[in-house]
Amino acid sequence: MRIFHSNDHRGHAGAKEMRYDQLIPMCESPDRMDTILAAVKDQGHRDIVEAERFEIAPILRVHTPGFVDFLERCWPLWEAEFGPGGFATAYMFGMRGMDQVPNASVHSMLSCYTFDVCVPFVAGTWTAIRSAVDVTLSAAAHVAAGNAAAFALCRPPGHHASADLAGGYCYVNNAAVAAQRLLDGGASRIAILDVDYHHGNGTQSIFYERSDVLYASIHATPEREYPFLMGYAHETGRGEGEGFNFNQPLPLGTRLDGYRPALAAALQRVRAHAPEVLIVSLGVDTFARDPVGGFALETPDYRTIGAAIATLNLPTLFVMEGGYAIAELGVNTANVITGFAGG
Ligand code: SP5
Ligand code: ZN
Repeated sequence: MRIFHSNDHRGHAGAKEMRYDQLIPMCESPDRMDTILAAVKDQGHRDIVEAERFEIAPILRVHTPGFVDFLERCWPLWEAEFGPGGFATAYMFGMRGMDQVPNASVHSMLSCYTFDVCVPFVAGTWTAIRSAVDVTLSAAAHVAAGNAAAFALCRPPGHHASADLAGGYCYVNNAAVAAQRLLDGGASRIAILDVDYHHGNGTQSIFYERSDVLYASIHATPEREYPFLMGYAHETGRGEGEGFNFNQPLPLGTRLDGYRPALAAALQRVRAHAPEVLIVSLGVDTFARDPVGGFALETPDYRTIGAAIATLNLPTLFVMEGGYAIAELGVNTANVITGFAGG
């Protein structure tokens, strides 16, 4: 399987995040990519290539112009006010039901275009966001060209980002941009299988009223875990999209024995959709010792998951989402690839 990456993510680093009542170094860090690259090579995956560059147009097929403009201008505006160093983050959030629009102040933009305090902006953030899209679209093009699979090794991740909101380490929804690109290139049905520990509230919202993109997610229950407000099983889609959103919330502490039936049900739903391409939002923060997650999957389980996904026999695009246990992140991710490839 060809693996796509870029070095342009490295400048998105150095910010801190809120963990309940504490300010801690960001878990979503550049060394995540290094440990994954080392592990995939170690498992014999040597077809690793640099991403091509893409124009901004494919991003604008999913995200609003005002939002994308904000992503580009946020740090320069913040720096003009506070100087270099530090990071930009929202200070307040909006009031539901009132008309609120951003003005020239970067604080109004952060309030309108972010939904939590886990999407800091530093000098290298915009370049990293673009690189993640480049990596994902390069991998999507590889699959669209007739190859069986590709892996987009990208950061920052994307599945929490909606059409006009960033949150949960996510700015642009890489998987959604790829899905739309494939549709624009002639595909008629895409499935997104989201196995990240967290519900992909952004991806769900983008495709909630559409039947061309099936969203199937397995994640920690919103009653106990971020994003807390979405991810319930009763969220099945709306209008044209009714029946094309499939959430399976699971309890904290879930092990492979509890995970497997959910994965089988998700795969069955994907098969019924008969997509031309399967996009896997691949998070391995389901790992037992992940510092952000609360499931109990173990390292060998990721081969099982990869092999299970391969049984669909669909052209498959893996897009990296979460996974923060630096010591085991590489091998866990590589195990999905190796398991998928029949190893
Ligand atoms: C892409 C992705 O995985 N984003 C995750 C963002 C999660 N941010 C909030 C974390 C909530 C903290 N949960 C702590 C559990 C400690 N075991
Ligand atoms: Zn996650």
